[in-house]
Amino acid sequence: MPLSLARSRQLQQRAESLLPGGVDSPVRAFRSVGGDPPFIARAEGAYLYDEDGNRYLDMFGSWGPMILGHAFPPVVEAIREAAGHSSSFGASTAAEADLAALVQQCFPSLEKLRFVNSGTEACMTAIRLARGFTGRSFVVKFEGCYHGHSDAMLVKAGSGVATLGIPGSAGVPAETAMHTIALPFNNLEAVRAAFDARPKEIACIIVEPVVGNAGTIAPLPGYLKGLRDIAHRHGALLILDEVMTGFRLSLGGAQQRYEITPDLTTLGKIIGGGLPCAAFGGRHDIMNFLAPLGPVYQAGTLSGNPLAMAAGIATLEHLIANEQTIYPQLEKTTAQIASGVAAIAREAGVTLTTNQVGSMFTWFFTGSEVTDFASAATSDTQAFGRFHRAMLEAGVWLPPSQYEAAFVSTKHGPEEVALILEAASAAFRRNISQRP
Ligand code: KE4
Repeated sequence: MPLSLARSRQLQQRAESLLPGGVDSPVRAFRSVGGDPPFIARAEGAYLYDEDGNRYLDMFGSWGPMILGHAFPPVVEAIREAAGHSSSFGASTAAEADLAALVQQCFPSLEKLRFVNSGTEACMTAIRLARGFTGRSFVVKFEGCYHGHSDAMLVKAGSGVATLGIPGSAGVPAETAMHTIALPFNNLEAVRAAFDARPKEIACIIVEPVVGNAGTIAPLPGYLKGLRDIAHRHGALLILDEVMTGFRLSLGGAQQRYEITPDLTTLGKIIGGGLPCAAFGGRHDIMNFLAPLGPVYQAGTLSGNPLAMAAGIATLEHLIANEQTIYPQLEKTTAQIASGVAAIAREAGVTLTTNQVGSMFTWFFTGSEVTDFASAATSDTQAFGRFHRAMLEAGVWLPPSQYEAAFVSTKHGPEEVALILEAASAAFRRNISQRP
């Protein structure tokens, strides 16, 4: 039944008078699923509580960071302890190397790394580093992959396969976009053609090794290794954007799961336990090109912030200590949810394509296999929107877009699985139909 959202609506009106769309990030406005977004008052474990007293099972986990659930006591305690000694110094602290050492333990390919405040910063800087190290200007990215909102990454594919990118947002100059080549994911031939068209001009390939920003899309067998081989054959670097997959798909992210060693990696989300923290790192010969050692500039007032370091240390220490139980359990619970709902949909005559990797997954409202953005785009986003609203009213908060991944935390157990399956049964009984 419809949610009572009186207080949230009041807060939305006030927010809209101060913040564009009432939000600090567009996807939170629920524009692609419709309806008013509830305003969160607090969260604990696997659950969110809104300002009207409604409870929701959290299936987007702040877009990935909350793998241990909300208000995880060791993280809360670590932040409290750090906050008592001031919230920022702008000077070196032991905690930065403490967290860096834990990151390196999980990601041995990060011979050196640097902390920044967002995945956008990490990706933007990794690209600048690749350009500075190689002396080249062009960058290859893939349609449906998101690497933050720096100008070079807000680019969409031009007309032909190897043609230059065109701005994907107002405010991005064509001269900037033209140096980004946007190609279809899971298509090595397109990458070979791009490099053949511009030999010795492409600095790097940046890719989400498992795409989360078109919904969940896994790499085809051999794809990631193929990207690395093509890049290295042409003297370019491979950057794995593991902002979402890092510490999510396994302790060592996608590069551990698929046994692929990139030249640079970007990390975010889980690394800071929910506080603003991200990182980039890789081969020390490349990282030593960074100021103050080398000619590539990057800086940040709050980089390595003591509270974010404390939250990240508490998070990674717990994941490392419990790796053997956490990741198999996350995978099992996610499969029960993803496949269980797909089976319920099938019984209701609704065909879903379910893509799951580790504890991230997406139900695509299409009958097609989804291996790239074009196939993801065959989904019936209206049907997804109706499903999202029905699930929200049943107390399950899915990511508010067909083109996002859902995430499971260590706090999702048998009760949460049962709740989701019951909500989905009710939702499909309400005839969430697909495009005729
Ligand atoms: P942030 O600047 O939002 O911290 O990170 C950018 C980023 C980079 N790389 C990947 C693979 C990412 O998924 C992201 C951010 N993810 C989105 C959700 N898919 C953040 C949510 C939002 O934009 O509000």
